[in-house]
Amino acid sequence: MLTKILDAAQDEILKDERRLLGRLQAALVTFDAAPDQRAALDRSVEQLDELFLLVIVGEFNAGKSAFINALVGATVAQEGVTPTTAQINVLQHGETASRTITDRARHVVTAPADILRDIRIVDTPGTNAIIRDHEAITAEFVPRSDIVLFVTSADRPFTETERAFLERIREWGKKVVLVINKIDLLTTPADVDEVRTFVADNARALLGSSPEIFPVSARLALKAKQGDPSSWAPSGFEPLERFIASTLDTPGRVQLKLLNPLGVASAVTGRLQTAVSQRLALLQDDVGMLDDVERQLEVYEQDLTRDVNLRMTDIDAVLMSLERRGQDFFDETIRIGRVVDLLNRSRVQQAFEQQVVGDVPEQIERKVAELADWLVSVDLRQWQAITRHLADRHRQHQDRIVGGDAGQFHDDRTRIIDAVRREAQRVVESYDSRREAQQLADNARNAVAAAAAAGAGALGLGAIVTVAASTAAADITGIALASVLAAVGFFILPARRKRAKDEMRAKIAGVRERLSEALHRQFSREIQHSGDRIRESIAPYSRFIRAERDKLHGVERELSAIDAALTALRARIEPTTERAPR
Ligand SMILES: Nc1nc2c(ncn2[C@@H]2O[C@H](COP(=O)(O)OP(=O)(O)OP(=O)(O)O)[C@@H](O)[C@H]2O)c(=O)[nH]1
Ligand SMILES: [Mg+2]
Repeated sequence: MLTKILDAAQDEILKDERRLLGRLQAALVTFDAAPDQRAALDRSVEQLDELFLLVIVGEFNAGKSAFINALVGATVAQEGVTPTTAQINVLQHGETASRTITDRARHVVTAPADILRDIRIVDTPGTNAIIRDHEAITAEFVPRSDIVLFVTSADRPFTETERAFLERIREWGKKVVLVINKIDLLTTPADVDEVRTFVADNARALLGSSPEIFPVSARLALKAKQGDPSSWAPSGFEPLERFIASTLDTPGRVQLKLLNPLGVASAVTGRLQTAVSQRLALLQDDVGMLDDVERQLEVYEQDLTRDVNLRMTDIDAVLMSLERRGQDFFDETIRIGRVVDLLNRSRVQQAFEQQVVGDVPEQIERKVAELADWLVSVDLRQWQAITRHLADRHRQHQDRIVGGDAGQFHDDRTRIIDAVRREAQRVVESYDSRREAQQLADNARNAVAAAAAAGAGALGLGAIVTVAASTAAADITGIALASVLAAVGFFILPARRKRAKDEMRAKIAGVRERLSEALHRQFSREIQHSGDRIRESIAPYSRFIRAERDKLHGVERELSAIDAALTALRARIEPTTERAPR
């Protein structure tokens, strides 16, 4: 029986090599490597699969399929008395029997037969069956084959079409072995010799050399392999299988076949490693840019917070002096000599507004408006900076494309940068500073109105504050006076005055606090919001970078593991040979 062509160690190497090349193929897919590199690797993997390709050709009914079944020791190919095999069948090893239709003229058949671990066998339609398929066989399989087995039948050896086909095969300079099948049909050994001589003479005339000739009986060989040892010797398979094994096991042949894809794999790995680090460098720059943006945003937020606090102190000072003037006003007003004036509540309020409030509303309005203007202008500058940054990154990308590393990664990156840039650009172009500032001031006003629980209506920000103060003043003054007149008499006026002043102070201080608190809250919300909006707009970009970086780092790790494994595998294939460093 056909001994295994690969020894156990080579078998193990082959398995490892397949696995390793598969890993590299997967890495290429993950990285989305250039098609030519993928094709080069695929070809070399295919080559490994083609490790020992046996192509069986011959006229229809010669018993090619039967011969393959005998070789394999199981019925893997269909036999029949009429033209049976209608397409090229590539038989290869598989854990289960299966048939995959590659295309109309080619099927891939797997079977769990041991011999198929080392060789693939190509079963072809009869040479006289369909002319077009001859072309396919010669063009596709003969050049890749290690041995061409030419099967002719003992009962009609060497027909015209077989002759014509053999001539074509010769052009490829392939080793052709002649098999005379069905010798069980011949009755005596002398008949076998006669057929053999006839075939040998014809072959010599045709090929100019004497190829090996094996008279066999596929039928008997299969019988033997399926449990009838007495059929083995007359089947003639023993010398044939020995010949196949020794031919394929030519020293160095296995090594060469095993080493070949490793060279391709190393080259591809190296190129891929370079490409990966280039992309990582590009992403590193992206990250640098985003870090810049983030730093800038933080500075911006700090600046704003500081500035808001400063301007708030200003506003505070205005309110404090209002409070002080309020005190003076009470000292001045709640006096015995002014009782008549005090009786007129609206007059008191009017006086309070004139002497105490004065232009405080305008001052407050102005300061808040300034703050809003400033905030808006800084926000716009931020957006402009982002737009510039992104334009830079976009240019970087263009340079890279010119440099040659194209692919999905760059397409995705461009798309995302473009989208983010367009969005930022849109914000900048449609930025209406006046409206934004107005909006900001309105928000502040509403916040203050809510805090002051003033039914603000059409009142301005400053008015809200001062109306609250003057109403309080009028109320207090009125109440103080009423109690003075009604019950106690003039002599306790100073005590009453003090109480009114305290209440007044408390009221104004309350207003001040609420105002200050509301403005603070409102403006820090605006600052937060502005930063958030910018961060949100560039979020797709940073998400992309993070994901790609993770992926590329994965590929990078995988590639160096593959690289190390390739080196180790090479050492196992040629353990004694000195190797020049790559
Ligand atoms: N007596 C005898 N018959 C055989 C032997 N091998 C094959 N046959 C018979 O020959 C016929 C053709 O066998 P196949 O294996 O289908 O021949 P093929 O060359 O594959 O034919 P196509 O696929 O049609 O090109 C079948 O009836 C087989 O049983 C053999 O060694 N001895
Ligand atoms: Mg057949």
